[in-house]
Amino acid sequence: MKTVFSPRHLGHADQVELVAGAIVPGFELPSRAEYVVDRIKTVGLGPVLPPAVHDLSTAHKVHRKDYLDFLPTIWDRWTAEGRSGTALPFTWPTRGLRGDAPPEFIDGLLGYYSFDAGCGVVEGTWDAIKSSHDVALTAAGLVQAGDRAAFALCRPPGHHAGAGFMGGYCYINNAAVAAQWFRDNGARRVSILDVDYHHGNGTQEIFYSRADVQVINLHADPMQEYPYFLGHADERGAGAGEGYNLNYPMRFGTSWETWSASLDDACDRLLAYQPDVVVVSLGVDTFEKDPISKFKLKTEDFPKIGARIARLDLPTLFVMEGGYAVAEIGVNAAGVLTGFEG
Ligand code: SP5
Ligand code: ZN
Repeated sequence: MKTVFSPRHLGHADQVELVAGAIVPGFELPSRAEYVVDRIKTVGLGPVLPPAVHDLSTAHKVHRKDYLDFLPTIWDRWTAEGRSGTALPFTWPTRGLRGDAPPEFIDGLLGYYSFDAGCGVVEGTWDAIKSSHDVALTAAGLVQAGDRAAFALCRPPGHHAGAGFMGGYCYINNAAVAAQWFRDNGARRVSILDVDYHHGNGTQEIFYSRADVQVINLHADPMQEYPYFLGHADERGAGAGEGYNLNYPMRFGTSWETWSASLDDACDRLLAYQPDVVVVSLGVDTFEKDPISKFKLKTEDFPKIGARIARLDLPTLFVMEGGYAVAEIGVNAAGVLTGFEG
């Protein structure tokens, strides 16, 4: 399997985030992607290719224009106020407080276009976001051209980004853009299978009313875990999308036995949809030693995830999402991919 990867992710570095009452160094570290690409090379998964530059025309079909126009301007707006460090929001639109008009000032705009203080922006952030988007579309092109599978080693990740908002370390929803690109290039139906520990709230929001992209999420119960507010089992899609959104919330402490039963059920539902291609939002933060997560998957479980997905026997694009036990994420992400290859 080929991997697509760009060193331009390295410019998104030293950002801080707000967690548990403190401003802390971002968990979403540059070393994450470097560990994964190093492990891909160590195990000999296949060639590692650079992305081709793509325009944002497909991204414009899943994101709002005003949001995509805002993202590249954040750092300049921030520094224009004499600031340095990390651009972060601190105030948000709230139920009962209107919230439909984008403010003029950067602090208002950051809140308007986000749902948390997890998406810090530094000087190199936009370039990294764009390279991550290009990685996803380049890898999608490999699958479209006939490769059985490809790995988009995206950083920053994407699945928390919605049509008009960032959050959870995600800015452009790489998996959603790839799914849209498959639709625009001959796929009648696309399934997104999101195995990241956290609910892919952005992906769900983007496709919630659509029948042409099935969205399946396996994740920590939003009653207990971030991103809260979305990801309950009764969210099944709306309008034309009714029945095409599936959530498998699981409680803190979930281990392979329970998690894999959800995956088996999800795979049955995926096959029943008869997609032409599968996009896997590949987070490995389900790992027992992940520093921000509370599931109990072991390193030996990750190849089994890949093997189960391979049994779908469908063209498959893996898109990197979360995973924070830095040294182990390379082994676990590569484990899924080598397990897929059999
Ligand atoms: C892509 C992805 O996996 N995003 C996850 C964003 C999670 N942000 C919230 C982190 C909350 C961590 N709380 C526990 C801190 C333990 N020290
Ligand atoms: Zn996650």
